[in-house]
Amino acid sequence: MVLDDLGSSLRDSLGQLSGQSRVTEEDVEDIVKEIQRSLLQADVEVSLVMDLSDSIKERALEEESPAGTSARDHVLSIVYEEMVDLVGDSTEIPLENQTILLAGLQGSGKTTTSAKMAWWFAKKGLRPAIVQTDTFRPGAYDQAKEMASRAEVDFYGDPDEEDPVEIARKGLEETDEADVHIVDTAGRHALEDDLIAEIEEIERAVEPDRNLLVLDAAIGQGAKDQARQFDDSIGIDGVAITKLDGTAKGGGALTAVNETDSSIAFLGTGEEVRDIERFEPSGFISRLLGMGDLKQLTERVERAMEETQQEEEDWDPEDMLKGEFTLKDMRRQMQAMNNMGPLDQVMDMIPGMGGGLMDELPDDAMDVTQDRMRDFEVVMDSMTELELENPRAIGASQVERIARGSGKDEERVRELLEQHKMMSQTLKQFQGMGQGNMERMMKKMGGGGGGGGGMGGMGPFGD
Ligand SMILES: Nc1nc2c(ncn2[C@@H]2O[C@H](COP(=O)(O)OP(=O)(O)O)[C@@H](O)[C@H]2O)c(=O)[nH]1
Ligand SMILES: [Mg+2]
Repeated sequence: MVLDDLGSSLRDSLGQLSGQSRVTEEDVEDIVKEIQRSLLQADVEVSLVMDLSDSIKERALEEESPAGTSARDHVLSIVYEEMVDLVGDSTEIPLENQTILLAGLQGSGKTTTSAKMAWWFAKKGLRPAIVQTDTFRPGAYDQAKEMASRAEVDFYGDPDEEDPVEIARKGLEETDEADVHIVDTAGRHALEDDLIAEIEEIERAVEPDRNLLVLDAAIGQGAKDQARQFDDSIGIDGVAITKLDGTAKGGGALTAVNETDSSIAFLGTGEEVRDIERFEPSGFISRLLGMGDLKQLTERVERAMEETQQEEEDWDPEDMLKGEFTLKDMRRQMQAMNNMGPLDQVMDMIPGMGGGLMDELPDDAMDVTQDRMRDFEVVMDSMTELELENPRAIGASQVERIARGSGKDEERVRELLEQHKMMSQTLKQFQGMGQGNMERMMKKMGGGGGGGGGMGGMGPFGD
């Protein structure tokens, strides 16, 4: 994740302010140093870092903290506001007819992102189509087609046509029933003149409403030149940062945003079509400061719940937050997770779960891989209603019977029970936050962009 360790290091420095009503110049220096270190490590450009730290320093020392606000909350809110300012608003993506052109180097994630975006638009009720114009990379057509089918969206490409401009033109015609056209382009290993010429021609042919630059989170300072060149040739309206699920820091993308005077549109967090998030500055910064992103979480949860509920009409997701967590809940949870993305990412968005707390959980608490999930489902099919509702009552003889019935190892059955226990413990911590608490925080976080006023007493920074 971008600036992953900023949250924890900031927490440490801010912790030192605990109980103080005023900040000293020394305190501010310490905090700013932490921020600089994290940003530079994340490959954010030096001049950007300096600008940011100057404004934080100035404001922290000059502005009076509002009555009743601790020095810590005051500084935190300034850091938060300045960081939100640095990343800027997210690129406007209206939910209407439009054509979006994706540009970027080979391997940056364009094809994957085009399918993800199409999936995202489809979830919003629009009809998207992907037009695949990469004639450069062998296999590009098959890959794009396969991803489009996974996203269940319209697709046009032509493996026999050599002219990408021709494909683009024809693609728009052939998919004219779609509302949103996403035009995927070829890349090269490095920026070359013919790539630029090609994308300019495609641009002229499709007349996109917006051009998005797709950047791998791992890109460092190289982001600047790349962004500059694409911006000079076709104009960049927004950036999609991919592979944020990896170890990459993503700071280069912030540099690109700054260089092109654009903004971040989408974040890619995995290889599947569902692994996409709309960039949301306030939530993004809250999350990286370790405060969790309630807005994103609610959106994801709602989306997943909607889909799961189509499968199981009678299920009330709130039950999970209240009562006993049974194997039936776990099965529904696994289905919901399928629709929502990995549980650890979801957990990261819960205030108090992000940052430190997640590290304290056993690693494999969240590790329910697709294969295991499928096995678990089969195993659960061999359980009685009673066993599903009372997993604790399952003894050795039942394990043996269930294993026989499901054709899985006894080991697998025990793994499932173990997994259930861990998830149930995890959820207990979640429950501990209390419903009212959650709702209050959601209100504070909602509405986006609204400065630090709503942050007192939240998450790990709370008093
Ligand atoms: N882990 C991860 N992998 C990604 C993500 N986006 C793309 N990839 C992978 O990166 C590789 C290149 O992606 P692709 O879409 O083909 O890039 P393109 O050459 O720009 O079209 C593929 O193996 C993708 O599966 C992401 O958000 N997370
Ligand atoms: Mg591609």
